[in-house]
Amino acid sequence: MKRSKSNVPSLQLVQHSPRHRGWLFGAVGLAAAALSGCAKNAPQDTFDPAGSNAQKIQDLQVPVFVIAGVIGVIVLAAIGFVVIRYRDRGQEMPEQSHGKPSLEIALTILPALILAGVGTFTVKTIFELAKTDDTQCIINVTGQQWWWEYDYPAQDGCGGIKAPIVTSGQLVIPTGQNVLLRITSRDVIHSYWIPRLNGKRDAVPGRVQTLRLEADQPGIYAGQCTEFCGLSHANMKMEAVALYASDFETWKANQLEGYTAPVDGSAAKQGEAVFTANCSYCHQVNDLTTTNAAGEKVPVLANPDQYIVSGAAPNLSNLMTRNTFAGATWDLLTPACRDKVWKAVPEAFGALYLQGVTPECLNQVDLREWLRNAPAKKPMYSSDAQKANSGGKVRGMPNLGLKEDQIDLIIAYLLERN
Ligand code: HEC
Ligand SMILES: [Cu+2]
Repeated sequence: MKRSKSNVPSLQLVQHSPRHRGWLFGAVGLAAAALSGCAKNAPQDTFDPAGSNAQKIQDLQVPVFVIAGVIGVIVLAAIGFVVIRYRDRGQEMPEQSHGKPSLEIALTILPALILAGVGTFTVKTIFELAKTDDTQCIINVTGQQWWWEYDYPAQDGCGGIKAPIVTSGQLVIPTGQNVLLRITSRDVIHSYWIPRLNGKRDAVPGRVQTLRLEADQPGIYAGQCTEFCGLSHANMKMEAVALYASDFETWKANQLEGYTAPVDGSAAKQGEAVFTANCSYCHQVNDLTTTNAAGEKVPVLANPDQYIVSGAAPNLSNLMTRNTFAGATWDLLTPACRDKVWKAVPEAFGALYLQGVTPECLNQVDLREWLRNAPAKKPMYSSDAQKANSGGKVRGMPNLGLKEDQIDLIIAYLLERN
């Protein structure tokens, strides 16, 4: 191969041209920005594990990321070198060779070994994450457009649960315990993901899939549905709330406390009547009663399956014990009160969370907007045609056309659901 000195490509050109140097600085700057983004304490950071399951994933993904990164850099550098060094400058064709067995065998065996190594540790981690025989607490998780329901079956686990607990949006778990989620869906496929506690698990109608969670420290761990599930997919979030065992006992006791009817003559009492008339056919409030035509006290039972496409609506018995609503998308707490809870140190967190939503802390703005016209806040139909095709049922919460004074009364009533 003939080559004159003048057309020998030079990598020096890359280093010395100011234009290229600009590119280099740009790339380094971008990489630094990306890395500093990682260092920030983002609530859904997969690289910031907060429990043993997430830690197992971390222990796998970091070495794999490094190995893949090093190989990636080597391959890209080799490609870059060859592209520049041997670019077409009108030179003669180099001598053609046909295969080099030793190199081919080496380049087959080396990646195979790397993949076998990565594969072994991946399979080992998958098996460890699938373990269920050390379960200490079982919680059923059901996805539907566009919120998550949690029900805690009566069990010896979770420190003992005497009667079922049903809640939504925020999953409350005891710290340090191996919690087993049994995940399913009432409509389309959703996916449950709390990045700081474990990987994802699809919620598939007609199937129950399990996912283990364990949180080392008290606090709130954010997540979101990660399987596109329709119009308000982006408004389908969830939070796992971890409490010390003693605080978890208090939480359970709060959830199972009997119904306290509002005081006669209060705004909340009038709100109870508005609620019974307008909301209770979809939303259950445990032990709520009403008086029938014959003057007997009868339980008020919700029948969401008759009115809603997914067949379910959140249980509102203890709405004000959670911090968020409508798929954990809006806060029930004002920004100042929310900040206090989210930023609390682990030792102080439980007491603050267990306060629930006090009247001073209630985020009236979003809750009122929701009650005024829920579909305006959280889109539920992609078109009028879809709305007409829902078989006489509604998707999500409908616009109930409430008047402002009715909303005032309902809020007074809901504030006592704690
Ligand atoms: C036709 C059924 C239906 C009726 C009637 C209804 N809702 Fe809803 N509501 C829903 C559904 C479904 C959701 C869940 C929507 C979502 O999160 O996307 C919901 C969500 C809510 C939430 C958020 C709860 C949570 O834990 O996230 C509140 C609060 C609420 N409704 C209050 C009311 C009140 C108060 C009334 C009566 C004025 C009412 N709803 C009437 C179906 C209904
Ligand atoms: Cu979803």
